[in-house]
Amino acid sequence: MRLFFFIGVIASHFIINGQPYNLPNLNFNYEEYEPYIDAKTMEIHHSKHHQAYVTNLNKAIAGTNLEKSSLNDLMMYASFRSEAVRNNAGGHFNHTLFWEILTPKEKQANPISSELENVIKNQFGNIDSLKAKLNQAASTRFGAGWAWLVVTPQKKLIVTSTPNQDNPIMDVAKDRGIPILGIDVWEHAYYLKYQNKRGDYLGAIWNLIDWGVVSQKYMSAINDPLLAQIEKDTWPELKEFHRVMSQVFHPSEKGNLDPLKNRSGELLAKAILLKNSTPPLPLQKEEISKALMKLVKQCDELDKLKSKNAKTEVLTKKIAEAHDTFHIIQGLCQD
Ligand code: MN3
Repeated sequence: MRLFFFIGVIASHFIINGQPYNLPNLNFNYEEYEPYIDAKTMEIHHSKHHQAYVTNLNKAIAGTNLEKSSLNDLMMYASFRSEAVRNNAGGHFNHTLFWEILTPKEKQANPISSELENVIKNQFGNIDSLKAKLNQAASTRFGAGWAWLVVTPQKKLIVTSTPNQDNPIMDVAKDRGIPILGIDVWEHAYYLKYQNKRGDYLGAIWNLIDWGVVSQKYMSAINDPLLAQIEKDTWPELKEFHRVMSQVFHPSEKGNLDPLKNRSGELLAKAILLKNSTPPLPLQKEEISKALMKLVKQCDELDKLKSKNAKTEVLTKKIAEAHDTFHIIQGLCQD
């Protein structure tokens, strides 16, 4: 009995102190990426920079509800996350993808698939013009960031770039979808060998990009349910309403009605903008538009109650109703 208790304590200790994210191993030794990327850069980039994103991500989510979230969920709702979660979840995902698509030429097992090659030809003319577009996106990214080849929810390919450690899965990105090829244009990716010559690094990197791996990523991306999730999530007016709603509702739960009293007009305005906006195609449903009418009505009542100096209990009850309606809408969005 005692032994089982002991084992139980040890097991729960490991779960509590478990580190959900780990640094993935590289597929090759640091020096195998030479001469295109020098061994020292690979070593520092992988064992120091990427490790720091992993360590800081684990630290940022430790003891919070986010420990139960998937990495995709951390990124999808980046606009609602702390800077630490956004930067380090992105840093971990982006570098993991980057290592996967880099292979020394003589070790590249498969050429580009005919599926991916055809899509590239249809959309970009040929692979060289796609490379030129990616290099253009990478060289014009001001400061630190990434250039991406992305599969959109409409299953098209696009080239885009993001700052810092953002990526196209995140709701903060202008162009969204699943990235299948990413080029790190942080100075830490090239400075030791190339110094300020980002263009030379961008010329060399293509010797390491493994189109066989990118092709596999293309196939899994077009079949990934995440694409549909991203499509439904592309409704900025809903995000905007959510932001104001959480900033007034959560303090009201704790008895602080000041944000609600100061911003009931703004909340109503956001509700009206939301009702008048065009939802993403899969969300153009009768139930959702009905729920939006109800939301506007409740926000309007709330604003009027505030103007009449209604009692705390009355205001608390009304904001809770509007908050429930909002969550019903969010629920309908996931169906
Ligand atoms: Mn990097």
